[in-house]
This record gives sequence, structure tokens and C-alpha cells, in this order.
Amino acid sequence: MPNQLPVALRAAAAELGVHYQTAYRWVRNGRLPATVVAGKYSVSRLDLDEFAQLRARPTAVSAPSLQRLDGQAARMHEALRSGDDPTARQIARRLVDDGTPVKDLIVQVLSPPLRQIGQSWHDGEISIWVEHRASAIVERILGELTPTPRGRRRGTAMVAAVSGDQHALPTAMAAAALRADNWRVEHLGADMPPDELVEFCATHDITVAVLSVTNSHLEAVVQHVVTALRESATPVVIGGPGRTLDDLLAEVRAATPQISTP
Ligand code: B12
Repeated sequence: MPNQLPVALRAAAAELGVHYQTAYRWVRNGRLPATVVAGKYSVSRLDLDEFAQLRARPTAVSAPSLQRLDGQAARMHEALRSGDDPTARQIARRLVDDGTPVKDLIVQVLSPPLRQIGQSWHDGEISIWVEHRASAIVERILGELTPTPRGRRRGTAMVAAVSGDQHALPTAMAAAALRADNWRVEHLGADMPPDELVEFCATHDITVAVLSVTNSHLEAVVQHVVTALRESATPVVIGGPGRTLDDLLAEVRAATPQISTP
């Protein structure tokens, strides 16, 4: 008869082929049922076998490679386009649990489907509600990301888009990547009146201002903000379509050479 004794979490992690911390995260977020025995987590043999089987299915994600992320982006596209909120969130959660950096999830898995959906809307293939619904799901996914970097914060970054630009998602993406990279973030979202934005930076301890510019016709407003921020000695970086979150992190560090090491 097979051994039915509960398995200590460390042994369960080894059996699943993951680091102890990964198994611990799965227990904490409820994916892997466990009980506390003598002050330590244990998993029942039944739960462990079921979990191992689930992970072995083709949809499960183990070691996220670039190729794998492409596959997940395709599944994410399906889920976003059809408004399948639970599946979209599950794909994101699993990738994060398996160690995918927040910025890779955003750039490789969330952004390509959004671009495809934007293009399909532009080409008249889908109604605007498909795109709105997909955006709302992505907002929710981004809200559920809770990066917990260790160590001292690099400083405080203000992230916003200016008046006339309602694209809040790119600002939320930038905010999430910055948080994961040890920045404290003041996220003001989209459609920020330029003078209020400048005033905010002047009256708060802002290390760097990050402007996400998605609408191409807002150059004059953006230039106005940049000039005002530079006059008040606030470093500013600007980015938008086609720019990655690696670009963002590199530019923010370059703009603040004096404080960027946590
Ligand atoms: C969702 C969406 C909307 C939603 C936004 C909802 C929300 N909560 O954000 C709503 C419905 C409001 C919307 C409205 C409009 N939209 Co729109 N939208 C999109 C869509 C599908 C996704 C936008 C997005 O989230 N992009 C994020 C990702 C997918 O793109 P990305 O470039 O890789 O983003 C990266 C950078 O921004 C970077 N980043 C962010 N901040 C920073 C900062 C720095 C310093 C750096 C380096 C990088 C960086 O991080 C992101 C991730 O890597 C795009 C399609 C697309 N191609 O993006 C159209 C798109 C941007 N929209 C478009 C249009 C035309 C509009 C409207 C004018 C439509 C209309 N007729 O009403 C309005 C404009 C409203 C306004 N005044 O702003 C066009 C833009 C065309 C143009 N060149 O200006 C696009 C490209 C669709 C298309 N193919 O035609 N939209």
C-alpha cells in the first residue's frame, strides 16, 4: 500500500521540482492545500499527487521561457478577447508564481494581446466593448500584482499621462514595473492636467517623473510639462508605444544616478 503520510512542505517542493519558496507561495495563495503540523506546513499525499498531475497538464506552466511566454500570450489573447476573466487572471497568477518577473509578464504576455485587440478594433473586426472589457481585465490583473522587493526603496517615482490621454493602462504597467524594481510609486493615472501634475511634483518628494504618452497628438502638452518639470529640477523620462519596461527602468536609473542603488 502506498505511503499516505503527510509530506513536509520542503519535501513536497523537492518532489514537485520547485524551490521551497515557490511551494510556500502556492500554500499562501491557496493553490496548494496544506496544514500546519508541529509548526510546519505539510501537504497530504492526495493533495500533492493531484497538484502534481494538474501541473503536468499541457496548460500548466513550469519554467517560463521566452517561448513559453509567447504561448501564454496566445492563451491570454483568447481569454481577453472572449472576456474570460478567470482564465486570464489564472494565466497571470501562475506565471508570477512560477517566477516570471512582473515586467516580463506585462511586456511578453499582456501587451501583445492588447495590441492585437487594438488593431482588430481599428480594422473594424471587433466592437469597442471587446476592447473595453479586455482593458478592464488587464487592469484587474495589474491590480492583483503585489511585488514585494527586498531592501531600501530607490526613491519615489510619479507616474502619469497628461490631459487628453485616457490610456491609463500604460501608466499602470509602468507603475507595476517600478514597484517591482524597488521604487515607491505615486501613480496619478491618465488624463492629468499638466499644471496640477507639475504642482504635485513640486510639493511632494518626487525623485523622478515618468510620463506615459500613448496618444501621438499630445506633443505640445507633453513638452510644456517637461519644460516645467525641468525648471523645478525634477528629472523626467518619457515613454510610450513600442518602448519596453526595461527601457523605462534603465532610463529612470540613468536620470537619477545619485540614488538608484537600493
Ligand atoms: C486599451 C486602449 C484604449 C482604452 C484605454 C483604457 C485604459 N484603461 O487604459 C480606451 C478605450 C480609453 C482608448 C481610447 C482611445 N484610443 Co486606444 N488603445 C488601447 C489599446 C488597445 C491598448 C493600450 C495599452 O494599454 N497599451 C499598452 C501596451 C499594449 O502597449 P505598449 O506600447 O507596448 O506599452 C508599453 C509602453 O507604454 C511602456 N511604457 C509605459 N510608460 C512608459 C514610460 C517610459 C519612460 C518608457 C520607456 C516606457 C513606458 O510600457 C508598456 C508596456 O511595455 C491600444 C492598442 C495598442 N497598440 O497599444 C489602443 C490605441 C493606443 N488607441 C488608439 C486610439 C486611436 C484611441 C482613441 C483615439 C479612439 C477613439 N476614437 O476614441 C481613444 C483616445 C482617447 C484619449 N483621449 O486618450 C490608437 C492610437 C493611435 C495613435 N497613434 O495615437 C491605438 C494604437 C489603437 C489602434 N491600433 O488604432 N484606448
